[in-house]
Amino acid sequence: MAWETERTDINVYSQGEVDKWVYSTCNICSVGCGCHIAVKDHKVVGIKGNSKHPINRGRLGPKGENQWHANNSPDRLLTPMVRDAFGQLVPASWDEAMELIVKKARETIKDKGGNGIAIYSTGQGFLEDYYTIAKIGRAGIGTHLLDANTRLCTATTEFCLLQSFGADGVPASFDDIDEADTLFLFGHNPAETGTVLFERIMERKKRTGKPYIIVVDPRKTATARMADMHLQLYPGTNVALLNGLQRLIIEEGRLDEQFIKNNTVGFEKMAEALGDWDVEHTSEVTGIPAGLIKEAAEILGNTETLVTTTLQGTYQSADATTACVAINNIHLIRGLIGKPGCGPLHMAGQPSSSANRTAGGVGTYPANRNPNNPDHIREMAELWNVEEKNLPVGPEKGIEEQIDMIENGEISFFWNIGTNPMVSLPNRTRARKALEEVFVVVQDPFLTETAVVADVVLPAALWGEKEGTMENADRTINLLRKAVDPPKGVKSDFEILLDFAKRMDFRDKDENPLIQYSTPEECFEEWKKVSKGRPSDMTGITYEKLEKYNGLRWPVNDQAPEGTTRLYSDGRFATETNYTQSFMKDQFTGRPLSKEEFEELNLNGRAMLHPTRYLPPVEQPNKEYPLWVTTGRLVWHWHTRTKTARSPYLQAAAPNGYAEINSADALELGLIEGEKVRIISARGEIEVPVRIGESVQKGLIFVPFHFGSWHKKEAANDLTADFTDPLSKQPTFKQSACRIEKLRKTHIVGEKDTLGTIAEQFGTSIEALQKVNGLVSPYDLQMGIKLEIPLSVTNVPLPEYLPYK
Ligand SMILES: Nc1nc2c(c(=O)[nH]1)N[C@H]1C(S)=C(S)[C@@H](COP(=O)(O)OP(=O)(O)OC[C@H]3O[C@@H](n4cnc5c(=O)[nH]c(N)nc54)[C@H](O)[C@@H]3O)O[C@H]1N2
Ligand SMILES: Nc1nc2c(c(=O)[nH]1)N[C@H]1C(S)=C(S)[C@@H](COP(=O)(O)OP(=O)(O)OC[C@H]3O[C@@H](n4cnc5c(=O)[nH]c(N)nc54)[C@H](O)[C@@H]3O)O[C@H]1N2
Ligand code: SF4
Ligand SMILES: [Mo]
Repeated sequence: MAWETERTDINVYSQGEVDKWVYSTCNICSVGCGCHIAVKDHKVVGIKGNSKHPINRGRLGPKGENQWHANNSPDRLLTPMVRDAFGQLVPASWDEAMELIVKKARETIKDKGGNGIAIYSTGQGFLEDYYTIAKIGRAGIGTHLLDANTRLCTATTEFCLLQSFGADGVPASFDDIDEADTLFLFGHNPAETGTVLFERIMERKKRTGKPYIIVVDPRKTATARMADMHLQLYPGTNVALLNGLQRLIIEEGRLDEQFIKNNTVGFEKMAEALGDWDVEHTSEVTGIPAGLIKEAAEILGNTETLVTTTLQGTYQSADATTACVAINNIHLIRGLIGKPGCGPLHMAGQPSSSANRTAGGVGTYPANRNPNNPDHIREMAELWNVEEKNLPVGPEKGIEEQIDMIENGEISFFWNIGTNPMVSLPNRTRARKALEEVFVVVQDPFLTETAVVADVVLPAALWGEKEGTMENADRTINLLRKAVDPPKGVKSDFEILLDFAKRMDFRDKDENPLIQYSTPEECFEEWKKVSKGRPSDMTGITYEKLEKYNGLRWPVNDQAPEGTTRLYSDGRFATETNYTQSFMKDQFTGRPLSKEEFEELNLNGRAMLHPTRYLPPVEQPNKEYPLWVTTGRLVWHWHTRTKTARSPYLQAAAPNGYAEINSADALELGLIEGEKVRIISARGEIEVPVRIGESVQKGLIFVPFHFGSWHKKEAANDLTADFTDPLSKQPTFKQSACRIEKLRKTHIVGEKDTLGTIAEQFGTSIEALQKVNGLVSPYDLQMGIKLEIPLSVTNVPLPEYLPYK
């Protein structure tokens, strides 16, 4: 069923008359909502949803509608800065800053070769930026150390797709969710993290009762509360649950024998490996009642259409890629892929993290090329007109490996673009120590927490001030037009990269400049040639067409001029030796397979069913640290809050860090609502107020990771462990161990410790208590037990005592 209702009356946030509305796309999350930017007197003054855009039909969520406040923030960086002899960051001209960068880059290349330089970019830039990073990085600098915050975010999407299907690119799309009978949300909380997509789902559900929603999450999230079934497993037991489900489905479900036989390889071995996972064992390991597991298997084993989404509860877990591969297995053995309403939809998080994977700015080679296939590298060399031998194909290194390399003195130049790693990396204190030792460039519109390690800061233009394209979570390429010029003194990432290439004098084989395009659109035209014939073929796209169609899903070419709703509808997968993006990795160890090993699998267009082994998280609660701590998101904030904390409404809704704890644990520890506690892990400690309730299970606490100021002790990543998944190299932010220490000296213990009685004891009011602890009402109003889908905060009155009025 199509998502039909258009809304033109909502989400218009601009006061008074405007000069123009400019075509764009929301630059917050991976849903990719179409929007128009309001411009008055050459300034961004508001936003409205694009009612014609098939993804959002005019809707915007709380962050989308408030993102423009950051553009006008008085603390925008307006000039480059360099660190002086006294260790202070001081203003500098663009020439001074860029010449220093070029000098350091040249020195590093001379000393260590190209691999002395790492570029660590983002999932929030444009495809044109990523393609340029790929080209400058590989063919200019000669480094294979290209990575991005996408490693923390969607690396697992890529690797599980390579393992099962041979190429990146999610098989299903949002349109399939509209048609699915069953929706399996695995470690994904879209009510808070993809609000417009969630509204789209719930609107259909309200009208038709479909889809049946199963949520897998150790917390009773806003999404779980709206679901038909909640599988509240113990942290880190995703693969255990999926093994139990796979086994039950094989035993009792309706397998698609024809599909298994003709379109897949590996069924016997995969099924054999599930031997131990009977329902009792699964129940014991996961903590989910056996009856509920059976019921879930029954539904998954019999539904005629199924979409499964995965996100950080799966990716940032101990065995991320294995869990996602198990989900691919379920879709394959039931033949629920490549058909309307069917397929795995491994999500992305950031608005264009997928584009970085596609364009090759992040370890991958452009357009899903296989770095271990010499033909693919030769093709790249021809397309770029450079010597094949000069293109580095070394093993891709994730950011955590790069931190190791920095500690070992292998990297001495670290270029940080559009990400704030000093808040977002696990075990951030260790990362800070490493980065303090090398030359760091930070390219950002604001002076962030990462500036503490910067040697040069470059002021970057924001959304609305530049043109380009993004790729959302379902392969949709969206266009963003430039609405206004950046503030004086500020340049776009694209301009900065081109300036660097020019100053470095990068040349091709014929001594012509390596980069010959000068606008994002010209860059996109070159990129199209690179994408030709590959899975992410975009030869049929133009900027004009993107605006006309409101986004197009790749591949878009002569065969599919209006894009491709779902992949693999012919049952052929990307596993031909000369076409595949990867020769795959060993599913247990992550060791890359050789071409010969890959060919022995004899896939030739068939998908791979891998055995999925459960391994518990490396770090688990123990005597010293008896509680699990998990970290994640709140609906009101975007990551490290550089944008959302600059919106008065969002900041008012969630001004401070805190920890959620189960009421039974709170009772045991003698904690009262809102009291500040110390939370300690093997990495560090924080001091935050607690919120007591039933949304987390006993034995687990939840800390939002948005709050990371160096001056306040509330950063989740002072606690997190920096272990990674062996295949995707994504860190396990979701499972660490901790303990809680009380800071309060007086004790009031007992069931009567409700907010009311505490207020009474302290001779104050509930409101005053909330005020003190920053537990502000809009969240409670809208995300409380009587949950409605989170709509807009902009119309919620600001609390009286906040300074924003
Ligand atoms: N409001 C808001 N929205 C966002 C973002 C944001 O910062 N703020 N960021 C965007 C980005 S980049 C991303 S990547 C996405 C992330 O979107 P989500 O993945 O939906 O969000 P998270 O809160 O990181 O984690 C999802 C859930 O994983 C659960 N979880 C923890 N451990 C486990 C486990 O062992 N198993 C399972 N099954 N679940 C577990 C957590 O309880 C949590 O509810 O959100 C995007 N959207
Ligand atoms: N504990 C814990 N840690 C996590 C996670 C978790 O769930 N738990 N989630 C992880 C995930 S999934 C993600 S995606 C990361 C996100 O982590 P980060 O990427 O570090 O977070 P952001 O705040 O999005 O950082 C983006 C930066 O880019 C800047 N910026 C905005 N627009 C532009 C632009 O146009 N150009 C440039 N050059 N800069 C711009 C912003 O000001 C900001 O400083 O965090 C990861 N870290
Ligand atoms: S759902 Fe995501 S893309 Fe859509 S408005 Fe919200 S933040 Fe923007
Ligand atoms: Mo992310």
